[in-house]
Amino acid sequence: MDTTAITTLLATTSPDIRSIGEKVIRQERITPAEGILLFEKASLPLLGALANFVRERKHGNKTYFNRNFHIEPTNVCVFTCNFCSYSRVYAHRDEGWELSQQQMLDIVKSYDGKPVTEVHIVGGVHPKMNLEFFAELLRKIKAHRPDLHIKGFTAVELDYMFRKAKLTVEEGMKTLHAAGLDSMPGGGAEIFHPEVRTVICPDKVDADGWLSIHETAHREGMHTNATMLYGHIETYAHRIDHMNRLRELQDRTGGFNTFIPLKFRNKDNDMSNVPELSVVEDMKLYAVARLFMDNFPHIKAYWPMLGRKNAQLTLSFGVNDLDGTIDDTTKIYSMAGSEEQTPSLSTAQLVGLIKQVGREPVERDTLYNEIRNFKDVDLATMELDPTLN
Ligand code: V47
Ligand code: SF4
Repeated sequence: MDTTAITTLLATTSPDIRSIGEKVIRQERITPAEGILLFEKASLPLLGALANFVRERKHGNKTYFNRNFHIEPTNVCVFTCNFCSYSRVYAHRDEGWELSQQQMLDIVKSYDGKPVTEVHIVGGVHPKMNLEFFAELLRKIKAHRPDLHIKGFTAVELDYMFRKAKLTVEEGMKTLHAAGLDSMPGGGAEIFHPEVRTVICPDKVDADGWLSIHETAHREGMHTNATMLYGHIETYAHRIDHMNRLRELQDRTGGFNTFIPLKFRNKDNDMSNVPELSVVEDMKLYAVARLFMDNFPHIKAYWPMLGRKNAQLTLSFGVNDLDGTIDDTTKIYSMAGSEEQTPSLSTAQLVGLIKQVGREPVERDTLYNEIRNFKDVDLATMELDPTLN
């Protein structure tokens, strides 16, 4: 939809929503109060049209993905987040898993010769897997495969690791960076506002701690992502407060690559009584995120959590990234009830999903350098190419 078509659509809405829409067209920042109003009053078609307009202004038709795999070192965790279906307390660690360095290195080696560009390492906060254990793991991965980008450890894991090692955040970050950590994923952010955080995850790092770890990583020259766990007990105002804190930090550092809204799934956790959101509310959230997070280059839909069809739909609501091929090792969503029980897509399948909704698939590395544009690649040919399966 071009500017004229959006202006025509805006003419049919209330003056307050119209004025926000006009700001978006003029590339002016919307305020937190306006963000809340969009959630409360704007129609889904209008939000979609505006978010898509911004997405296409930033990225055209391009939709990014990468070729990655996950390592989840353990699901044993010292914390007890009420939404988590995945963790096990140390006393019940026999019900969970604890990978040794060798087992994790073997996972890395199983990708030898395969054109993956990133390993994503994230898991529970194990009381015995300390900074030195992970620093050594990073060094071993880098020694074996220097070309692999290591994106690892949420601010929650790092906060615990650094405190236990009696290091400042800066010292801890420098240690892991020197050992081979290239960037950080966005997990552990949940909802920053204490009215929600103290209910859903009372015992882990608070908002200021999370933000200061990311700020330190940015100052150390590393890029990071940011997430928001939505669709449980939070209000629209809590969501906007969360996004606003991220937007303010991004103004200061510019170190965030991607914002990743994560939909709350309610299977087998202490919040199973909270119903999951409708797909309409999901799409509204993605659209408002694209409109509000004006200084975030990318908005990502994590397809293992949303499911493939809904992930395709987000590409019309502001999203320009679908994460990666992932492989079937990630359990955090399958255990929480996602329909993707063994999340894994071949490159050909991911490219097919993106092409099916008329977008241009672009393979990227973690830092969004373009590796290959698949716009003119024929799907039938791809399926015959073993490097794309
Ligand atoms: O922080 C846990 C979420 C996150 C549930 O940076 C749940 O590229 C929904 O951060 N329902 C960890 N969500 C995963 C994560 C991530 C994932 C993909 C890509 C990136 C990236 C980061 O998973 C946690 C929490 O917010 N989570 N339980 C649940 N029941
Ligand atoms: Fe532990 Fe993360 Fe689960 Fe919280 S969400 S209990 S920190 S594994």
